[in-house]
Amino acid sequence: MSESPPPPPSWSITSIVNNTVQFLRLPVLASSSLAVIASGLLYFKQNELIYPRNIPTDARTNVPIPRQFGITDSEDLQLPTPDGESLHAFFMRPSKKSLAPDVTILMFHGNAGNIGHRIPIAKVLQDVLGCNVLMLEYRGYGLSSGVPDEAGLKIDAQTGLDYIRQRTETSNTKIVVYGQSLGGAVAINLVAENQDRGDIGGLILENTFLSIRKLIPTVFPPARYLARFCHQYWTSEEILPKITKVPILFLSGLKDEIVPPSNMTQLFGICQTERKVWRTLPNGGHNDSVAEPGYFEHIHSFITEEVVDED
Ligand SMILES: *[C@@H]1O[C@H](CO)[C@@H](O)[C@H](O)[C@H]1NC(C)=O
Ligand SMILES: CC(=O)N[C@H]1CO[C@H](CO)[C@@H](O)[C@@H]1O
Repeated sequence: MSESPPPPPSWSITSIVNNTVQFLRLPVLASSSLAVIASGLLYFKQNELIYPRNIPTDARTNVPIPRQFGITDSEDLQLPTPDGESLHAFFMRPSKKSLAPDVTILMFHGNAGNIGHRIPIAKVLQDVLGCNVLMLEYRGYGLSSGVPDEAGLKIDAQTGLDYIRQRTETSNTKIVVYGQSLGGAVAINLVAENQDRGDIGGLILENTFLSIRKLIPTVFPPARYLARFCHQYWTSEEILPKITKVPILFLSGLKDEIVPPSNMTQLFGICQTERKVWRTLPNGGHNDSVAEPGYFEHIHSFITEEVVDED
C-alpha cells in the first residue's frame, strides 16, 4: 500500500510502560478467596474467584481516566446492553493519525481491576499506531452495572463491537479485537461469532487459556476436585478453530506463572485461520508481558502487515 512506516518510538513505549507498570501489576487471584474455596462454597462463589473485580479494593469506584495519562481526545461512555446493563467505556481518538488511522482497536481486559488500569496500554497503541481505541469494562467491573458471568460478558463484548459498527466515525474502520488473559477468551468468542461480515481485520491474544475448567485445578489447587462443578466454561479450545477468516497474533509470555505458556502453544496449534502469527516474550509473566521489550513492536508489525496492508 503506502511506503513502509517508520519504526515505533520505543523510547516513549519504555517510559510510558515503566511509569505505569504499577497499574498493571494486578493480582489475578484473591488469596482471601482460598478460604471461601476451603469452605466448600466454590459452586456459589466461583464468580468471585474467576471475576475478582474488587481487586484492587477500590476497583469498583476508582477508575483512572485517559486525561491522567495525557490522552486528551477521549469520551467517557455508558453503553446500554440489550439485557438492561450499562457498560462503562472509553473511546479514544489518537492525537496524530499516522500509521493506521482506519483501524479501531477493541480492548478486552483481564479478570482483575478495571479499564482505567489499562489506559497506559491504550496510550501506547495510539502512539505507535495512530488508531482509535475502545476500552470496554465488563458488567460488574469498575463503573459498569451488573454482575459478571460468561453469558453476560458475551453480551458485553457484542455490545462493544456493535457500538463501533454503528458509530459514524468508526463504522468503516477495520476492527482489531485485542484480549488479555480472560479477555482473550472473550475476544475469541466474539470474533468467531462475527467474522462473516468482514470488518474484523485482526485478533490479538495475550496469555490466554484453553478453558476455565482446565485452569481451575492448577490455579486454585484446593478446588481441583470441584472443577467439574464449574459453571463458567470459556471453551476457547473449542471455539478458536471456528475462526477461519481473521488473522490472529498470539503473544505468549514464556514466564507466565498463572497460565502455562503451553496453553498458548496449543491454542496456536489448533488455530485454523489462514494467517496466524506466533510471538513470544521470553521474560514475560502473566500480568507484565506488556512491559517486555518487543511487545508493541509485535503488535505494530502484525497490524501493518496483516491488517492494514492486507487488501
Ligand atoms: C493449560 O493450563 C492448565 C492450567 O494450568 C494446565 O492444567 C494444562 O495442563 C495446560 N495445558 C496445556 C496443554 O498446556
Ligand atoms: C509481575 C507481577 O505483578 N506479577 C503478579 C501477577 O499476579 C500474580 C498473582 O496474583 C502475582 O503473584 C504476581 O506478583
